[in-house]
Formats: sequence, C-alpha cells, structure tokens
Amino acid sequence: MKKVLITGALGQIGSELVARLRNDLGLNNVIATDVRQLENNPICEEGIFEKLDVKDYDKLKELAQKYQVDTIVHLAALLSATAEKNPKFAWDLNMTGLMNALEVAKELKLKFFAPSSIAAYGPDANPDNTPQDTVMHPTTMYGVTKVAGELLENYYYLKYGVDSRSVRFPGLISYKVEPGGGTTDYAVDIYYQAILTGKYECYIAQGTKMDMMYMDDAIEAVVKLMNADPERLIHRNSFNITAMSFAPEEVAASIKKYIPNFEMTYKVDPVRQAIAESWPNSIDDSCAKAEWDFSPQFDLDKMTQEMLTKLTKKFKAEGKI
Ligand code: AKB
Repeated sequence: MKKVLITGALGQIGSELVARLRNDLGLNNVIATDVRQLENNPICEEGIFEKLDVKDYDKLKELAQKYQVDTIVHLAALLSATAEKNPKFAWDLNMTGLMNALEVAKELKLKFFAPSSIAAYGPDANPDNTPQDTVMHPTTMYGVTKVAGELLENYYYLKYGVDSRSVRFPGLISYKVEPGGGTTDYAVDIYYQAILTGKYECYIAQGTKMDMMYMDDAIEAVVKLMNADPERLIHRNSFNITAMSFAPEEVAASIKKYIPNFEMTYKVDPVRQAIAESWPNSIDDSCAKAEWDFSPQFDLDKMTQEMLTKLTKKFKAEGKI
C-alpha cells in the first residue's frame, strides 16, 4: 500500500485514516474523495482531495488512473440506523459503490479494503463470543449489505485475484469527527454530553451489550491488515475485530470515575434498540489475532480518559466550555 484512493474520506473513519496515511505515505500519496466538499476542512485542504460520488464508476476509475494509485480503501456507505430509514437507497449506495470500487480494483489490479461490521450477524448467531465463521442472517438492510459485501469481496478475490481484505468493525469511538446514523453512536455522544451538560439521555436500553473500539485501534487495524503477509491470511473478507464489549451503564460508570456528578437516563428508541438486540453481545476476534497480529491497546477506562481529555481540549479551543 503505497498510493491510496480513499472514498468517504470526510466520514468518521475516513477523516482519521486520511490523516494517518498522509503522515505515513506522504501528502501526494493519499487521494481523499467524498461526495461532499467542505470549506476550511483539513481533509479537503491539506492534501489531495477530489469530489466523488461512488455510484459514478467512470469518475472513480478516472481518478484511480489519474493518480496511479495501487490501493482503494472504500469507506463510503450508509450506517445502520439511516439505512433502516431508507433501505432501498442504502442498498443502492452500499452495493453499487462497492461493486464499482471492486470493478476498478479488478481492472487496474489494485489492492482493496472495505469494512464490514458486527451488523453482518443476525439474531440467530450465538450472541456471546460469536465465532468468526458461523450463520450470518442479519435482519437489517445495513447488515444485508455487509454480508453481501463480504461475499462480493471474496468473489473478486477468488475469481479475479483482487487482493481484497476487510474487518468487521464494532462501534467506533472517536473525538475528531462524529459518526452519523449508526446504532452505536450513543457511545460517542455520551462523552460529548458528559462534558457539555453533565448528563445524557440514552436511546439504547440498560443491559444491551455491543462490541466497541477506540478509533486509534481501528486505524491501526486497517494499516496492519493491509500490510499483512498474504501467506498468513486464511480469512480475508471479513475478520472479526473488537477491543471491548459494554452496555450503556458500564460506559456511564467509567465516565463517573472522572466526572462524579455525571447522570444518565434512558429514553429507548425502539428502532435502534431492535437493531442492537439483533447484533452480538461480543465477538470472537481470535482469527485476526492469529493471522495478522491484531492487538488493540485501548480498554474502556483508557478510552474514557483519552476521550474526556481530548474532547475537553477541543471544546475549550472552540469556546464551547
Ligand atoms: C453502526 O452502528 O451502524 C456502525 C456499525 C457497528 O457498523 N457503527
């Protein structure tokens, strides 16, 4: 991975991956793309940025050729809660975008990464320590696109030799760019509200466990997997990875260690609660550990300290506190 085109570069993962790869590979070796272009945004202004709708195959191919990239990292997609509001659009965007990106990778002989998610599992999978290889019958449109996407990426690997690799991300927690439209978003928002207001109304019910990960570990995982020795990879699309599994009251308790007066109440959103209940409580990531040495560094308390410190600094700089 020496010269990379990234789709969905202004999203929660994209903005941090672009920054990391610009640093690792050099400013001219990262082509950030997104359907939106923002003013005064470092992703758009501090390196190469191109506007791109991933449904436009010709433009995607043209950009990959123009910059002579060797890798596509395809991140543009709708998340679970938004996808449930508009399932047809979610299918169109998530699947057409992925198919276009895979076709370009095949045509130009590029390496390929696109994330899957814990959402690829459905309610009939064993919810605790869910195995890497087991039944996958998701009941959300987002999950359907993730399973179909994993199969498609494997198809391009087996049929055309595209060096495609993927991870099933859990909920990702970060302080730079907020996620949009996911079920796990509460685990980011809770830190924002803890600092800004000292309280949080949670839309996920007490006792609902989901896998989570701090963004630094997620970015490191992408880089590590893309640089992994292909000889060691028994799996490809897609590896379970996780760093922690918690329910809302556990993250609240972790925040209370640093903000003792923090208070959490619940107003459960039935749509996002049903999605959360259809996903595993915790997944087994032993294959990622064995095949490419995945090793997350952040547990819940370490992440809480980091989130509270970094967000406090950010809000002070923005004059919000
Ligand atoms: C979501 O909640 O939709 C995402 C995911 C787990 O893929 N964060």
